[in-house]
Amino acid sequence: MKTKIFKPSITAIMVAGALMLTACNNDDAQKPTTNIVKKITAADAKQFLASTEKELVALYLEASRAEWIYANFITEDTSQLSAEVNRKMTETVVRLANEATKFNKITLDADSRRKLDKLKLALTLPAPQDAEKTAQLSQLVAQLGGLYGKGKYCKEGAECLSLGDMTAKMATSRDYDELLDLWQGWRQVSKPMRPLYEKQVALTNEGAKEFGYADTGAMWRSKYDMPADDFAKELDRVWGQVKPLYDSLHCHVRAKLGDKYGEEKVPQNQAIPAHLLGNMWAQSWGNIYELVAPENADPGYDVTELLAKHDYDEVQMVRGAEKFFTSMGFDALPETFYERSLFTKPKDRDVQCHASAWDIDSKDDLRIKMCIQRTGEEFSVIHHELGHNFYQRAYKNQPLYYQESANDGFHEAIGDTIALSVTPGYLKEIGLLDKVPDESKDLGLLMKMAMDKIAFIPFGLMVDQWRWQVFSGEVAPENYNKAWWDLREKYQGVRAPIERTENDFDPGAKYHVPGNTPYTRYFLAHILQFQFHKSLCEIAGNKEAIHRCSVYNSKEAGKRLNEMLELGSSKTWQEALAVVTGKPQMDATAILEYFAPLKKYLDEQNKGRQCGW
Ligand code: X8Z
Ligand code: ZN
Repeated sequence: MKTKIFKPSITAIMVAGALMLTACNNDDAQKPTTNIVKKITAADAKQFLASTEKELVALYLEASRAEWIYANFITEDTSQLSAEVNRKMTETVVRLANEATKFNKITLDADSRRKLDKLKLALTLPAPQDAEKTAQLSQLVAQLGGLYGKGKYCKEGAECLSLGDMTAKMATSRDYDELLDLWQGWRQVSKPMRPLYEKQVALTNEGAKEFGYADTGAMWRSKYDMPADDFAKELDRVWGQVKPLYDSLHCHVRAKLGDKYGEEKVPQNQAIPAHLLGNMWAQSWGNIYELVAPENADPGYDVTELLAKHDYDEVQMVRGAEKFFTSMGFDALPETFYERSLFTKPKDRDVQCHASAWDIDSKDDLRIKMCIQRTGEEFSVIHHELGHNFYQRAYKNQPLYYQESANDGFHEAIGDTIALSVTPGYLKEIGLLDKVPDESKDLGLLMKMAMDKIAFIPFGLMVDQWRWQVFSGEVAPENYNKAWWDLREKYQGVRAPIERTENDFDPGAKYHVPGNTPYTRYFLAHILQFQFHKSLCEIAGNKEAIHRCSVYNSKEAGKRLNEMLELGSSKTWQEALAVVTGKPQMDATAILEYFAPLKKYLDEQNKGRQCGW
């Protein structure tokens, strides 16, 4: 998502400072920058927070507008305007966060302390206290974003392909060589990013060190209401819960790809070639569902086809997703949402097509920006984006410091939670599907869902494992690409289909790397959304299997969800989680329960196969 500074978001604005919370105080590391003459009191801290909030609110509004325009019209001029506002924001937050260190040693009420902590952690890319370096960093941020947004694959004698064109082809093509061509073609775009990225890492690390963190990755891990090292361990624990299910899915999918493309091309004891999974990054695999569909259990419908059959255009897709939220008792989106959002790819200019949700003014000026394709996959992404917008509106009355989700994974999880309720029963209710397939087809539905969601989980983890290693220096610039593929293999069991070298910069071909959006949030979201779904289904009084449950029309579920959303980040994420689920712990057992019938099927299918890579 994309928002102003105190909210998690994906672009430079957020880069300037997604304000998030930590319980971790690096008090000693921060040097007061002012000469203390009179004794500083708790009242001074309150006063400081109030005036800081005012200053930032004004700046955020200016930054949001500039960033919106840059993302919607990528030109040299808008890039400069974006860099300038990013510079101003970064400089301001660094100055204020440093000023705030004068309150490190005094006793404060919990609320003021929490706000000060959030201020300290607000920047995604902290800059050193040096005007020249801050300006350089902001230029790099704008340049990297622009390179991605303008990226195209141009082959001699053919029309250039946009990422959207390539995404559509990779979803449907089953031609090994064509897929390979697209896969390598898009990765030409990121080669020139490498030197910029390297410089950016050095500059922001310098800023993180001045803030008292070992490096920028350590700062990112400090935003989760627990010690940074504990958070990293928590990720490993939860991944350990899901890994057996992922391994079973991987084994089955590799076997089916072996049947399709031949075992010379898909050797059955190695990682899967990354271009065969229906997605440019092999991050979710739902587009090749038909290659793995269980016999006799295919539900016999496909949302892309249903949308086409009912002639849904992009706006109707958005209105349909909005209706889900209003059915739960949320207010409709303002008309300005429809007037100001971008729903289709303009033909005549470069835009940042990667979907994002915006909250321009912390009030009602909500928007999305998305080059919508008329597919079931994109219908889910629309729900995802609207989840951001409904969250943003729910916490708009919080102080600026808390106008953010409980942690960034929560922001990413809300729309996905709702999309889990897009079941056959729901599709029938809204008139898209004529007949709900009987339970014998559930296995097919679960397989499709697992191809989207379970396949994603190790990808959601590895992106920041790479960045953390890069920020910490464990991976040096001369090993950027190798380290990326080592992690792709380790976590996902996928591999580059052709030789890669350090002339390539494959991480840069994924939006969030040049866009500087932390990625662990999506890992968290994939775990949390199943926890939320399960609890909301219970609240809604669902009696069916959890994968058949839809909370459509449930005002009770909507009310409870809203209670969590409107907290913003005023409470710890553990407390917010307990509002919906009753428990303060992240836990993957809801996923395992959801997919239990599929796991059984996969393990039967995998008998006699050699799994692993
Ligand atoms: O970037 C997104 C959203 C915007 S916050 C469309 N997602 C990740 C991705 O596309 O890589 C959603 C799932 C993962
Ligand atoms: Zn998102």
